Amino acid sequence: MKLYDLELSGNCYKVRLFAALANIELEIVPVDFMAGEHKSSVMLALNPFGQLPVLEHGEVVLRDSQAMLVYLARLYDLESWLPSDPQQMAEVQQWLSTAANEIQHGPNVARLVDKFGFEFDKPTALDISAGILTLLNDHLAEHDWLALGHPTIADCAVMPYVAIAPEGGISLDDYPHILAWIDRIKQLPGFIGMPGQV
Ligand SMILES: N[C@@H](CCC(=O)N[C@@H](CS)C(=O)NCC(=O)O)C(=O)O
Repeated sequence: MKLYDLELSGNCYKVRLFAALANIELEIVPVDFMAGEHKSSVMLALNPFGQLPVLEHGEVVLRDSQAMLVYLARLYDLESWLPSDPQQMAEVQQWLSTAANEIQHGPNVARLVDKFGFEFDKPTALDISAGILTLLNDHLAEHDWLALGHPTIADCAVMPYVAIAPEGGISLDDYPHILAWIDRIKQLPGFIGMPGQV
């Protein structure tokens, strides 16, 4: 199974992290993002959105890191990471949507501006970040994990861009429950990190 990958991408890291925690073997295929390889005809044939990561498993080709976490968890029948019970599955899914929305438009965008020089709206990204980080911190004051009382793919989806938020000028010092949660994830067997992580 191939993961077309960029080391500095939090979206790619979500998939690498889950695969490491769940002991799933991936063939990592580095893509030269700075040279625009993700927009090459070969890559666009795999993902017309022109984005990384891309997961290729035989005939199955997927874009979107959240979708990849779902695919891997269900492919290997990893009930504790993504239960098939409707209510429990939906509780995990709520957080996958948060990863693709508030986290992507908040801490991710702020980092794209500061670290990579993108001309996005940083004040709006900081507002979104303050809202979602406060909400997360409050949630984690009462819960060790985002959903179901144990690690799930929700934690793998949400943590990456939160843990590298300081690269977008967002300190996590005011969010002690988030920092404690990141530490709990780091203690999981098989954990791997990414550059820039707190
Ligand atoms: N929803 C996608 C977003 C993927 C994404 O934005 N990838 C970035 C790298 S982290 C990218 O390839 N950006 C290039 C572009 O959008 O043109 C996911 O979760 O995988």
